[in-house]
Amino acid sequence: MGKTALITGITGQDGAYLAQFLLERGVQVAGLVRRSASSDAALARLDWLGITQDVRLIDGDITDLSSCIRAVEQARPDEIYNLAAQSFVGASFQQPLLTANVTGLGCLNMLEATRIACPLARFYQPTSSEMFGKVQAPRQSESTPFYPRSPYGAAKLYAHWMTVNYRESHGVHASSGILFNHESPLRGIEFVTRKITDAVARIRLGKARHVLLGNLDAARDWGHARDYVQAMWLMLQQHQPADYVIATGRTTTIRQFCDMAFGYVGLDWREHVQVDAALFRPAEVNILLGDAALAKRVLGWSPMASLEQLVTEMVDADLKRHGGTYRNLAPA
Ligand code: NDP
Ligand code: GDR
Repeated sequence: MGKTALITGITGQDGAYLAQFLLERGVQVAGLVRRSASSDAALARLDWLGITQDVRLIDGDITDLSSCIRAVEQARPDEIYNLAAQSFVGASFQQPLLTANVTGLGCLNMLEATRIACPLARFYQPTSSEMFGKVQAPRQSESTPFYPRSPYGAAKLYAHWMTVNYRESHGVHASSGILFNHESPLRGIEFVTRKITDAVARIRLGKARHVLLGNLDAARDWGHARDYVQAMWLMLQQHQPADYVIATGRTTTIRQFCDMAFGYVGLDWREHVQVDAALFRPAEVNILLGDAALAKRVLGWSPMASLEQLVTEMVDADLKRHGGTYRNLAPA
């Protein structure tokens, strides 16, 4: 009998790539999907990867414990990936209670559902470099103290410690992946990388002239989501559960990302980017730079895609979405 995995958040960026990764390895995939009046649109990422028909979708919401228990009972999974979250840091300042409920307590609901309905299942909880916030060390590893700077970061910190607690108190094979930013053509349009690559495509194709951004000086350690879902899976293949930082070890400012993305299609970002003070956050995470040495040593994990490859893949995908390709165009 092959393995079965349950993914909450299967309609999101990571959920879609993880489902594809697991299907390619012969794992049966079930996904928790919340009800929506636009449920066809919610499946867009699975459609993009051509795997919608290959996964079993189970209705439910991670803020609802009975949904979580029912999903675990129905799927009888060997592995549970709890990817569902209100994942946008910016929105967490406007919706702190909702973020606490979904991103923090949602993790507890899934841990309880696991403990009650399927205690031998292995459990992966994505936490976040946002927990480092106001960074306490120049490179952040598993031993760096946390200092979250947003309601999202604080909710993830709660999820992190509950994951550790269920491992230590209830013997659940539960691991927390402290993942740094990871992007792809399937990234939500509200996140800065995708906002930029979408704007680059529209501007290059003559459909827009400018894009409004916030803090250009913030720096992030950006990897490719396809590499990061492999790290999630590797954590659950280990005999012992543990917590791992997953990062590339390279940090880049938003300004530099703009330079790379606009430069790829022959444009000067300074002519098209306008700064809007309304897009600054009440408290900013200025710089993140991860140290994934433990993941390399224990999991044998290293990122494959470079930032340059990521940027070109994202811009190419957005050009395609907007009905053009760069190579077909005359130089700007
Ligand atoms: P996305 O925002 O793309 O996906 C979030 C998913 O959660 C969607 O499928 C969404 O469903 C689902 N969801 C939201 N609320 C609920 C709910 N109440 N019940 C059930 N499902 C819900 O996130 P990513 O794929 O980028 O990230 C995956 C996880 O990893 C998240 O937990 C995120 O916080 C975390 N993370 C992400 C990083 C990154 O750089 N991408 C870095 C570190 C951590 P719907 O489609 O209906 O909205
Ligand atoms: P982040 O990603 O907050 O790191 O969280 P995001 O892309 O939203 O912001 C990165 C940095 O860019 C600055 N910025 C802008 N951000 C957005 N979204 N829009 C803008 O116009 C803009 N201009 C500048 C931000 O201020 C910030 O400094 C992501 C999410 O995936 C989380 O779920 C995850 O946990 C962390 O990455 C690791």
